Amino acid sequence: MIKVFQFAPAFGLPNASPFCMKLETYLRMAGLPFELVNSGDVMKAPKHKLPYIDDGGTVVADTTFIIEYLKGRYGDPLDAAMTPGERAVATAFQRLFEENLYWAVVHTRWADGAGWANTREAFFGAMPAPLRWFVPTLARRGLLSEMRGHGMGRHSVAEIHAIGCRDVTAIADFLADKPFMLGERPSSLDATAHAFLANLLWAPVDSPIQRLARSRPTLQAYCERMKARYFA
Ligand SMILES: N[C@@H](CCC(=O)N[C@@H](CS)C(=O)NCC(=O)O)C(=O)O
Repeated sequence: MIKVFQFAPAFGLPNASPFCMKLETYLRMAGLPFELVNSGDVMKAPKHKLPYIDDGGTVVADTTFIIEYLKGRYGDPLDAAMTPGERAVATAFQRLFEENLYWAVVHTRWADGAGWANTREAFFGAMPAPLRWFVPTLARRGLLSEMRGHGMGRHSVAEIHAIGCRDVTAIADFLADKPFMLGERPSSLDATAHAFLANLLWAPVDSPIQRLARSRPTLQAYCERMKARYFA
């Protein structure tokens, strides 16, 4: 059985980490049996990030490497028939979600005042004292430093919102009224798209980026469809 080490669910989502939710979505889409372990312990993770998997002793970290491993080990029901052009588009959109939009959304959760209040409560509210007195502040300091290292954290709040809104517009315009990101058939890009869009649309973190996403009905409909099909 594939063991998936991830954060505990929060925000009413399968996971408030879009990367953890991406992997769970992929496993469901590919029809692979798995066991979720809500450890939340990044120090035990090979790259100190979650999720990672242990598949009968084979430990793999990073969702992209995990999915590559799973395709090699169990077959590739979702992406095997993709054309080179589709693979190129999927790679580009994956980068948009994971390397750019992700950091704009992280900013709305961990840096923006109102967003941070909800994030703090959802992620650390159940933590026993005295941990909850200092762990949230340390975690937030770490995230703010990572955001600066990435570069997103060096922009003004208005610039970060503009960057996130441009990504959401590109996603909504590209998806249009197609059933899946690449057209009629689901692909692994939909695991990424569903996880990152659901985390943007449905987390209780108001921002101009979320408001724009909520104003595009095809994005809502897409996430509802994915949820009904894979998380029923
Ligand atoms: N490239 C990694 C990114 C994973 C990642 O950023 N995970 C975040 C949660 S969304 C994490 O574990 N953060 C903990 C930390 O940075 O301390 C993947 O695809 O798995």
